[in-house]
Amino acid sequence: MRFVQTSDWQWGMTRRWLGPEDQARYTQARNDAVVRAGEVAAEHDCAFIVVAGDVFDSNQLRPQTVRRAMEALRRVPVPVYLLPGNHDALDAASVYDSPTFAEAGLEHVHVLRDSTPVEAAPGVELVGVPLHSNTPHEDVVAPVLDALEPAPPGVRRVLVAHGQLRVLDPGNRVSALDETRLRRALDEGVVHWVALGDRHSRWADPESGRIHYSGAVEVTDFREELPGDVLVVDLGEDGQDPSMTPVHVGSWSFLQVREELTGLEDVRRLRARWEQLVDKERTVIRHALSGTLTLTEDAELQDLLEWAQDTFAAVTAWERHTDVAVVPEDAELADIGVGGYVGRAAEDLRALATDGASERSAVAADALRLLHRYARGGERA
Ligand SMILES: [Mn+2]
Repeated sequence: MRFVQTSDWQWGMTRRWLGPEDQARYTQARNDAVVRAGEVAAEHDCAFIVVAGDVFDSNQLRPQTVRRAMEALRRVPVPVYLLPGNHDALDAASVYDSPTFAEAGLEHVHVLRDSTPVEAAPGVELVGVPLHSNTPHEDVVAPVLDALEPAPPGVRRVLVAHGQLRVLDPGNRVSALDETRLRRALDEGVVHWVALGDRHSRWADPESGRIHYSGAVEVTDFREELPGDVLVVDLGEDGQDPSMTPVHVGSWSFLQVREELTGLEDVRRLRARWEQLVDKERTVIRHALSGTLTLTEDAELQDLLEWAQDTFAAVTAWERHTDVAVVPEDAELADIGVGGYVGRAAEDLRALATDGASERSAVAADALRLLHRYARGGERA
């Protein structure tokens, strides 16, 4: 018996570095990823799809966002079980109780509103742990497991929950889920598989092999590992161990680039690497560039960044880790100045630009860049 495990669809999510057109394509991409998840379910003969929370990015979404999401769900050919997570908690304002959600009338879509075991397929039960608030004050899974009897013979049970495991939560939040309790429930046959959401990176518990985060259906941040996958889970027959296979359904990538630039070679190598990337219009780059460049080298870098801005979905500087110092060579200064007043100004700027890492240096370097650009423009004209 197989099913598709996924989570963190985050419908309605916006990203500040995307312009309006690119944001619209990013929004459409998560609808497409969900349709693709439905195709994966059909291709792998899966009985249903389970979404382990954060189906929606918020309970306050424009009706248009919800309606289009419903149309994507309508195209999924198997039953779908949605778990309310922290972003779409089952509170008084829940999107799952909104008229827009209800009007879609999707009979194959079910919301796991409590922890009563639900028969999702013959011999398969889902036990959901929905969140009723976006900031739970305890491990909400442990008490559910305490109250569960071992599954009846012949029944395979899947726990569906949303939150960080303690082992993955450096902040030690009170809401973190106790992995030892989950492993015990697996050992005792209370549940046979644990499908988790909240973490947008894919992750598998190395100890039990049966506690899994699928990761977000479409990438949402630069730090994520293996986002954009769904898991095809095979629960196996009695006595067999369950297993899973990841299948990629996302179409965007977020790339973080940290690079030290010390000359033209480095800038050109960076350009070559970016030119080789496929799906540029669905790639977001965050760069942290450092190093020292001459005015001419820096001009080539600025050309590259300008090209990249137009070519990729977004290109954004990671300010905290960006530090490119511009140190003009004598010949470059001569080019700018053509002597006289402008030449003396350029000399002064160079002195400022190279006098250390002060804020004045950065401003002086910017001014030098501008002067150099005007001078080059003058040459061309
Ligand atoms: Mn999430």
